[in-house]
Amino acid sequence: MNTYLLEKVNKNPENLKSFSKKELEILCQEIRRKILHTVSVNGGHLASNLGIVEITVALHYILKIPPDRIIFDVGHQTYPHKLLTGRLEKFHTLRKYGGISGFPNPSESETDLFITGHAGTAISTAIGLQTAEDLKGGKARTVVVIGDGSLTNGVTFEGLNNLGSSRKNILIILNDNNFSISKTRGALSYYLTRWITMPVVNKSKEEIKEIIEKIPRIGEQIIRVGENLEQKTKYLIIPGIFFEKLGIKYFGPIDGNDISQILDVLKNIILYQGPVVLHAITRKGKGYTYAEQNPEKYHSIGPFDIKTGQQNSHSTTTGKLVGKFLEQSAEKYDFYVVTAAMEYGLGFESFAKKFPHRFFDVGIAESHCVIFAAGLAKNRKKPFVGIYSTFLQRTYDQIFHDICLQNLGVILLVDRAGIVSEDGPTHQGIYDLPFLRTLPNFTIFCPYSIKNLYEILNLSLNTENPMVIRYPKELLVEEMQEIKKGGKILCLATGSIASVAFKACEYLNQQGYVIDFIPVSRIKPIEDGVEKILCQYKKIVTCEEGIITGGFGSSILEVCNEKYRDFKVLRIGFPETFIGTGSRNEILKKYFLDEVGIKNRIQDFYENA
Ligand SMILES: Cc1ncc(C[n+]2csc(CCOP(=O)(O)OP(=O)(O)O)c2C)c(N)n1
Repeated sequence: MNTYLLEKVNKNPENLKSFSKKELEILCQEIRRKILHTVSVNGGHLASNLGIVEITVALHYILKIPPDRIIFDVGHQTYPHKLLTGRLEKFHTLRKYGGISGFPNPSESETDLFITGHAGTAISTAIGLQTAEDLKGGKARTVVVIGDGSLTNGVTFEGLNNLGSSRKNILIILNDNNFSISKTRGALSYYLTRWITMPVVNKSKEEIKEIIEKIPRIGEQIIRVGENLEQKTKYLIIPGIFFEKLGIKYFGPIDGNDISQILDVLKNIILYQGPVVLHAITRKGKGYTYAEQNPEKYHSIGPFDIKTGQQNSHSTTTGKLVGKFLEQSAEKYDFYVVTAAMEYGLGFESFAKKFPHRFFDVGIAESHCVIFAAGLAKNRKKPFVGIYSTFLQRTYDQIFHDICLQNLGVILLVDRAGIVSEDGPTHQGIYDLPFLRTLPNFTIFCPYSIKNLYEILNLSLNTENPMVIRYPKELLVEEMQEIKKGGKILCLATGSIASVAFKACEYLNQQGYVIDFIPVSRIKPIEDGVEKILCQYKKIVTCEEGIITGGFGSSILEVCNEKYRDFKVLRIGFPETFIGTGSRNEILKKYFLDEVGIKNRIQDFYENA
C-alpha cells in the first residue's frame, strides 16, 4: 500500500503544511486506504472515520497542534488524527491488547487531550480549555469537531448555551452526515436534513429569491423584510438561526469531503473572534461503497473482507436474544421499548421494524431516555429501556429521582455489563453495580445462563417495580449448575463470570478439594436461599465481572457482617482501576479472573486463610 505522503507527515507533521492541494487530496486517499485496511483486520469504527478524513487533514493544515488543539466529540472518529500525529507505525495495533486505542488517549500523543468515548462532552471541554487559555493570556486556539448525532446530546446543549454567552474563541465544526449509529433522531436533525436537501445552496441570487417567495405563508414576508439577499436566505437556514439565536456565528453548509472547499473557508473563519459553527456536510463511510450504502453496519464492525464487505464471524450476542424475546412477547404483553441511539448494538432492530409504534429511539440522550420511560410507566405504559452499562452512568440521578423514588415499573435492560473488549476504558461495564445497589426499591438481576436470563425476562413482564437486568455482550452459557458437596468453602458467582468460576471450582473438586458452588442472579435483594445458607460456611468466595468496591461481594460481606461473627470472605473481581483495550479473555487473564486465576486464588484461600 502506497503511503508515501503519510510517511512524510509521520516523520514530521510540519511537512503537511508544504503540501499542494493535489498532494492533500492524495494524502486523504492514503489515509482512507490505511484505515480501511486496518479496520478490516482489527475491527473498529469504520464509517465515521472514512467520513472525517478531509476535515481532519484541513484542520491539521491550518492549525499548529500543539499548542492549538482539536477536541473530537465522542472520539471514535480520531483515526485520521492519529495517523497525522505520529502513530502510523503503530496503527496496525489499533484496539489490540497493549496497542493504540480506538479513542483519543493522552498517553499516546500530546495532541490527544482527554481520554474520551462518551458523546456530548467536547464543547464543555473546549470552553474550559479556552477559558484557561484566556486566563493565562495564551494564544492557542480550540476547535471542536462534533457529529450531528452528538449535537443532539443534552450535555452539548448545556455547552452551547454557555458558549453563546461566554463568547469564547471556539470554532465548532459540525460534521453532519445525517447519522449517529442509526439515523440521527430529533427535531434538530430534521432541520439539518432540510438544509441538506434544500437546493438553495448552489442557486443564483434570482433563483434564491424565487425559492423564498414560494415558501407558503412566510416566503413573501421574508423577501419584504430582509435587507439583503444574504439576510433573506438566512431564514431558510434554520439550523443557522438556531445557533445564531444562541449567540454563535453560523457558516455553511459546505462540502466536508472537498478539501479545497474546507481549506478556503477555514482560512477565513479561523480568524473570526468569538464562537463560530462551521456546518460541513459529509458522507459517512466515504470512499468504501459498502459503508456508504450501509453506514449503520459499518459504524462499528468486526474484522471483514474488503472485497465482499462480509464480516469474518457472526457471533450472536446476549442482547440479540433479549431483542428476540421482546419481539415474541410483544404479541401477548403490552409494553414499549426505549433506547438512546443504540438500537443496532442492543439487537433491537427486528423489534423496531415489527413494532415501530412501540419502539422509541430518543437520540443520544440517556438522561432524557430514562425520564421519558418513567413518564410512560406513570401513565401505565410499561417501558423496557435498553442501555449499555457505561452509558447508564449518565443516568444515575434520573434513576434515583425519577424511577426509584417514584417506585415506577421501569425495566432497565443493561447490556455490555462486564468487559467490553476493544473499546477500552471508556466503555467497560464494570462500575454500575455499586451505584445501582444503593438505591431503594430496586430489584437487580445479573443472569448467569441463558435459561436464567429467560426466567428473569419472564418475571419482568409481570413486575410493577423498578428492575435492572444486567447482561454481557457475549452469549451466556446455556445452563448452569450448583455444586453441593457439604464443602468447607462456598463460592458464590454472579453474571457472566459465573461459568468461569464454576469451571475453576469443578477443577479444584476433581483435585480433592471440597468446594460448594452456587450461581446467584438476584443480587438485590440478595436471594433468600443464599442469605440463609451463608451461616453454614466459615469461608466464602464471591466472584463478579465488575469492580469489587461496593459490588456483589461487598453485599455478601455486609450480610455476613450483620448476621454472623466468625467468617472470612474472599472477593474476586476487578480492583478499583480503569481497564484498557484487549479481548475479554486477555483482560480476564491479566486480572486473574480467568479460570486459572480464579482457581489459584480459591486454592490459596482454601489452604491459607
Ligand atoms: C453518551 C453516549 N451514548 C452513546 C454512545 C454510542 N455512540 C458512539 S458513536 C455514536 C454516534 C455518534 O454520532 P455522530 O456524533 O453523528 O458521529 P458519526 O459517527 O455519525 O460521525 C453513538 C451513539 C456514546 N459514545 N456515548
